[in-house]
Amino acid sequence: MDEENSKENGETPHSDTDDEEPIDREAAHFASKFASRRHSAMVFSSSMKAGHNGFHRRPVELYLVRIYPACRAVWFYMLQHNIPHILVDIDFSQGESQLPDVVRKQPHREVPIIVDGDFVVFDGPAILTYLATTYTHHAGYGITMQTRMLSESIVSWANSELHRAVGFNYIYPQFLDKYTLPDERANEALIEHGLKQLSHHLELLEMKYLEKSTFLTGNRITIADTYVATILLQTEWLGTKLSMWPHVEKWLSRVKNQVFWDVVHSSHTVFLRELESRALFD
Ligand SMILES: N[C@@H](CCC(=O)N[C@@H](CS)C(=O)NCC(=O)O)C(=O)O
Repeated sequence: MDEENSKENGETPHSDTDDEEPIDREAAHFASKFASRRHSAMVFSSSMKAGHNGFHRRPVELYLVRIYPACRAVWFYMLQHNIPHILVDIDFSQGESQLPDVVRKQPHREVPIIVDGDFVVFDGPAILTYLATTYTHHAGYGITMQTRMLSESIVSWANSELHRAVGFNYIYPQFLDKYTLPDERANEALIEHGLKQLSHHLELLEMKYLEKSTFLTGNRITIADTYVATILLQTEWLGTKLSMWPHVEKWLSRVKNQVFWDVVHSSHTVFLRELESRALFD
């Protein structure tokens, strides 16, 4: 990938057209690695050179894998709140030596990671809290302190409980070697367990949050809606439909209606198309 295509500066508004070409190419590359439906790591790599945004601060660097929900949520928040940024796509399949220093040196060697001047922050919820504190006065978290804290709590729950169930227990053991148990029967049991947990969480969202509210924290959309929705989207890897949870289904289409949603989910969409076409020819 050439350097220009690997960088996106959040200072100028993004259009689908601007982003389409590099994202699609990367998603297609990712999908091609799924020939056997299982793969050990997610893809995408690039090199980058820090640029200036015309202000005294350099853009925030976001190291990401675009089909990973926490990375999407952080990128989405930066776009939505006009935080100048540069994206650096990470390809874990290329081996440790190909990783940028900041990822290699990070103890968990996981993305998302942001670098903002002297600050290095990792893990989706912590990065969002940092950005909300540093750049936005907590815009997108709700107006009152109570709503703000509810948003933080839901983001934290989504990143741990919900993603564990949806991603690590249900979806990823069916697609990614890294998350597949060596014993086939144990892996099946894990997937079964993940599916039960997913149903439980969907029931909870349906009955305890969305039966009476338009969004998870009330009448306004917050980052909590985005975080939960982008995790639930991972179920689309298996073509899962949410029609048994009508409030969740309607809420999801409201959340997807946000500006920048399609830009941030473009790799996800390309990946789904690729999975569908593989299923047709298998
Ligand atoms: N708790 C972290 C987990 C991050 C995580 O697992 N990220 C994946 C994104 S693909 C990763 O970096 N995996 C490293 C690898 O595949 O080697 C978060 O959600 O922010």
